[in-house]
Amino acid sequence: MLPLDKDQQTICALATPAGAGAISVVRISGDQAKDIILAACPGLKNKNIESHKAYFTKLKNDKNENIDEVVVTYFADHKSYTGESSAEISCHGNPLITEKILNRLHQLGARSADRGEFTYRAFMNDKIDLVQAEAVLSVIESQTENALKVSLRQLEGKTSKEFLAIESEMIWCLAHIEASIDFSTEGLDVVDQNILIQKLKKIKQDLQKMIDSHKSGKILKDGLKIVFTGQPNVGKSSLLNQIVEKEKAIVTEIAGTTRDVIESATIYNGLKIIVCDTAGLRETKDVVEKIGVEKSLLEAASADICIYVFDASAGITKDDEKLILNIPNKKVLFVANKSDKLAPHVLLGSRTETTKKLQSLAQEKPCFDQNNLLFLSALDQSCRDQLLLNITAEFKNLDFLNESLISSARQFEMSQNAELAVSNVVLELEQNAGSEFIAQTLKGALLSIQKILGHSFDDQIMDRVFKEFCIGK
Ligand SMILES: Nc1nc2c(ncn2[C@@H]2O[C@H](COP(=O)(O)OP(=O)(O)OP(=O)(O)O)[C@@H](O)[C@H]2O)c(=O)[nH]1
Ligand SMILES: [Mg+2]
Repeated sequence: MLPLDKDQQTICALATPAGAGAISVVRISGDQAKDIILAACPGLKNKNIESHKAYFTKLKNDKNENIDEVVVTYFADHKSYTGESSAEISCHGNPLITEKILNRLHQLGARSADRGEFTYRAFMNDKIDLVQAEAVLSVIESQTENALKVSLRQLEGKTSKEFLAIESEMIWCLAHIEASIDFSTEGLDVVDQNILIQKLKKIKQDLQKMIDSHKSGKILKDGLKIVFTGQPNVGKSSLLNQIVEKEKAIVTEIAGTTRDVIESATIYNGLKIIVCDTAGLRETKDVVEKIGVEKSLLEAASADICIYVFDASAGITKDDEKLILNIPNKKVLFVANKSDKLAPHVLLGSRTETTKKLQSLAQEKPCFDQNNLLFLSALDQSCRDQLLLNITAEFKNLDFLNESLISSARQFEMSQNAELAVSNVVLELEQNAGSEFIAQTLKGALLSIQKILGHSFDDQIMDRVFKEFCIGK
């Protein structure tokens, strides 16, 4: 007999985390799943096992010795996660037991599953599309309530539905453009060019909405990264400690205390916030501190928001000005820390003066917004709320339950490709380019959407989607 194609082999894997626990679950899927289960669990042999039913039985080795008492839940083909005949074996959560069970399944003909292979098979058997396959991973990895809500929405197919609607509109446009190439195409009238342009502009708009949603989607999935920077001793580490609500970084009155990048995370209003504290920026001969300063600049460059901290009692000094103009980020929040040192009647004047300085700096770097200025005191616990409220303000009105956000970089890139191609189609129509030429451009856009959904795929796409999965999913 010829060996089976890899995709036709029966696969098995541990589906729960490795290690000890109350129970562990081993999964098996493929044509031979039922036969293998019956061979491993002789007690089930004379039972007519039914789909979606759980059976308490003994799983035995080839010498008919017990490996463990287990519960086998069987799923018939077409009615399972993978679409294939499959089963979940719940056993006692001991790694020795799960290893023995897997060995027994291997002995009976199942092989170890690759990363994400159960989900891959669900995709190949049309149980889910690629957007949903990516959502499976997001659901497992979601670290906040909001991220979970969005991932579940994607898994239910709500995001796919929006891409499907775009695909269907594109196909309609393509059919009508092609009809004007071949007038003999049955049943299709040549549609007015303006109607086509309107439809394509709407498609472009819908795609733009998906593209725009990626920023929030990504932040929801990976967290919002903020980095504290500024001169030594201004209170960066004290602010980090307040935000993460623990003494994560060393605080002393000695300038140059922090040398390495210190990273920690917190959750605020359903958003994960990754906070980094860095070495104070100054000219230094100290070798270690020098490296810290270089790291500090690199870290700031990779942040979503850079928080520039300075001493409120000193205001923005000449040294600060130089450093501020070197900030690589588009989004900067200025924090005048230690404002407890200012008497209330001085505070107002200090704010006006600082705002003026930022206004003049904004002339050199237009991305600075003088309104992004907070007077805080790291000695006061309320600085956490004030800072985080400001940082997360733009996400406050996001309706995580109802909006379709795309969190996958792959979907984002493909949507951008599609949007660009649709823009070109509109231009070509307006310039009365040849229909064959226009159809070709539109086919490019359509292909991008089909790649998002997995209606068209190749090894590279499969690799990108499934490489991050764990084994057993
Ligand atoms: N009065 C007052 N003191 C503060 C405040 N924030 C920090 N300090 C003090 O300022 C000193 C320096 O604080 P750090 O948090 O270590 O400052 P840093 O910016 O991390 O310093 P480097 O790591 O050296 O760059 C410590 O003695 C803090 O207690 C504040 O808001 N008000
Ligand atoms: Mg520090």
